[in-house]
Amino acid sequence: MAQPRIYSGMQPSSGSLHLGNYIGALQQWRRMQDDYDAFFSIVDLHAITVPQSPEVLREQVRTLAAQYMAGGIDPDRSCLYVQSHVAAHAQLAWLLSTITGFGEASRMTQFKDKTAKGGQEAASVGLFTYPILMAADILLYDADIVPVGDDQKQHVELTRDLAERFNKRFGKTFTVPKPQILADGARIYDLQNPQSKMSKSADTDKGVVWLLDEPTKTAKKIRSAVTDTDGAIRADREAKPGVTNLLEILTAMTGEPVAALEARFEGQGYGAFKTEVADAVVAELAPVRERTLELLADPAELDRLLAANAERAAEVADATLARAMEAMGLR
Ligand code: ATP
Ligand code: LTN
Repeated sequence: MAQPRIYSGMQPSSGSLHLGNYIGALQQWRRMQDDYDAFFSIVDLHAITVPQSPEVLREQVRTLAAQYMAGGIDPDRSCLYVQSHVAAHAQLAWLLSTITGFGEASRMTQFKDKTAKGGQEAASVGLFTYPILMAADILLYDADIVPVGDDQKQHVELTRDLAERFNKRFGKTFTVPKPQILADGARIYDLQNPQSKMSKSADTDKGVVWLLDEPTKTAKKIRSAVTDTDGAIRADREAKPGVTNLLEILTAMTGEPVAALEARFEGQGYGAFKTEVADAVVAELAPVRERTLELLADPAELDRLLAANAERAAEVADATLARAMEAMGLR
């Protein structure tokens, strides 16, 4: 029997992934590629919904591809490609935009969050229709499952609604996908401000662990993480967000459950605990960083791999687009 299909993507909107992206996305993807037929994209069309410098964007696409591979995505097994290399994404997004309600799109919380600072006047229409392009990504590949962090769940719900609506109106065309969210460590928080999620777009990066940071810098950021004065190493998201975040990070790195960590660290101070977290993160990330740098040293080979995978992706995507156009009376 054919394996179920998964689809996910990340934006090439920074020079490096951070620990939240690694735990909330990349680690999960790597584990899933054995059991699923996997498509992983670099969503550059999503990245340009906010201003990007063309030269920087081009570099960041390669850097992200290298990080996917260094993090364990095998480009021979999983289809790792760049969204803009496959024209069908933008085409299906247009078709889907015509069946999306304006009010429905207005309820997407990511748009509200991203425009909270600069205001809606400064935002592009592309930022507003971002979730429709994401729906096109997923539906083009008939994905069964979409592994994402919980911040993306609402977009996958919209994708399901659009697929069901399209199928009802125009006949069965799309597979209705399900989101898959990691329970523990689904959200990693900023080390300096453990109330907010670790993010590329934080005001300062003191609390953000970048995959491509030097190991000494990573260790220092973790040892300087904000905790509390209560002194106990136990998980409590409300009362002890800093310690809870570090516990979840350690669990994600070593697989040791939070309850076991709480028992093992009973009576110990934060110093020893933070050192262990720092060592575990460095042990995991240092080889990923090294491998990324090696891959980036041969950009022609990276480009070749991405081009070959875009061809594989386009075969699937073009067939789905043709089906959707046909169903809508466009061909
Ligand atoms: P920004 O914070 O600027 O919106 P981002 O850091 O969330 O960007 P994305 O490219 O939007 O990065 O996200 C890539 C993937 O990483 C998504 O699946 C998202 O859910 C996941 N992710 C992002 N931040 C975290 C986090 N702090 N903890 C867990 N997963 C995360
Ligand atoms: N919006 C997502 C990135 C993304 C995605 C997708 C994830 C674009 N298309 C399709 C899963 C499936 C984000 O910002 N993390």
